[in-house]
Amino acid sequence: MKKKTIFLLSLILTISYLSFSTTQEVSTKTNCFSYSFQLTPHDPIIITHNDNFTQLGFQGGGTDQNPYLIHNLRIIAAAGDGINISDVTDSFVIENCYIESPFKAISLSYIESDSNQFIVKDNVVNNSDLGIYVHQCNNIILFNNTLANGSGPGMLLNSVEDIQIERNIVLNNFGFGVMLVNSMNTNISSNIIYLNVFLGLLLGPLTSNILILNNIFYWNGADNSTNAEDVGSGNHWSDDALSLGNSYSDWNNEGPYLIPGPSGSIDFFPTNDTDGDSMHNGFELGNELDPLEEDDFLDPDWDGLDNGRECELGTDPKDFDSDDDGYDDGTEVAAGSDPLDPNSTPENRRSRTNILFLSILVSITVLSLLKGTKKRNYT
Ligand SMILES: [Ca+2]
Ligand SMILES: [Ca+2]
Ligand SMILES: [Ca+2]
Ligand SMILES: [Ca+2]
Repeated sequence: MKKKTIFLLSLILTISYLSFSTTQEVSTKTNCFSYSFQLTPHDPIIITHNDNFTQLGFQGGGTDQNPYLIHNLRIIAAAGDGINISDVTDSFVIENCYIESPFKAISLSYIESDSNQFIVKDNVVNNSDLGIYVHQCNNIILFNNTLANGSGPGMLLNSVEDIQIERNIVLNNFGFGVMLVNSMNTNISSNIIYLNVFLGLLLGPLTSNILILNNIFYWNGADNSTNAEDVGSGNHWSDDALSLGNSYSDWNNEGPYLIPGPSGSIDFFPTNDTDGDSMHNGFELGNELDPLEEDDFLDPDWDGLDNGRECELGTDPKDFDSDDDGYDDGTEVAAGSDPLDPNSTPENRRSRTNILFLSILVSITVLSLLKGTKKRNYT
């Protein structure tokens, strides 16, 4: 019996030695973006009157159905603003532009109309002091712009009303991500605001009736957790009827999220998986996936593991061979080796399996021999 116990113990020890752990973390990376549209180089644009659109050669009629169109331009301003529009009432659209400016990339001021709309969409602002500045305006839509790598705030709105701020990416600015002061009746929805140095979203003094829904506030502030602050009154950070709130990297994953600041606002429906695709926002942002679209079923690195499975395993969904050992993640998982350990490969997994089988075989043989010896001793 004693020899049998020693054999079993050695077998357990052998199996433990041959097993491996799968707890390695994937490092966080900063998103980058690409510019795929064709752009025409253009000087900075200053418009201070409705007539200037036509005078500067921009197509359109100034109505909502046929707005003046500033699009597909590449503006690198050596001084002053990239695009500065003020004191107009005719409809216009700024879209698909790439802008850099040492001051404000896009500045809109004193643009007010009860009927016309002013749209800024699909632009990329990079390396500017202030991404988008809006002052004393209404009826403006800021949609799907990327505001990145600024030396100041991504977006600053002062004395505005009826503004839609939707689907923008505000990233890595050396200031606030988005800041509003003295503003009301504005919707901020489905924006991704992350890695900004001061604060993600600041609702400053005299803000009221701002609705903030379905946004992602991650890793803002020097401590990576200064995501939001509300010093206004009557702003709404969640919707009871829709059971919808926002996402904050410093939420503790249970209960409501208390918005910092004297307003005492509460988000009753915070989440860490905004698009509900089972991959948490931190993993999606850290791996350049889309935290606003279900993309768990995609396999962008062609390693045979979809993004959802890579999230479960902690492997890199944009790298087919996460541990750089020459075997892609899918092959490693299928073979039972560790896709996060370069010392664990399908090849040495096979040789370990062979050793395991061999040791079991030897042990069984030794046991049988011992049993035979015992029997002979009794006879
Ligand atoms: Ca997603
Ligand atoms: Ca994959
Ligand atoms: Ca992978
Ligand atoms: Ca590998």
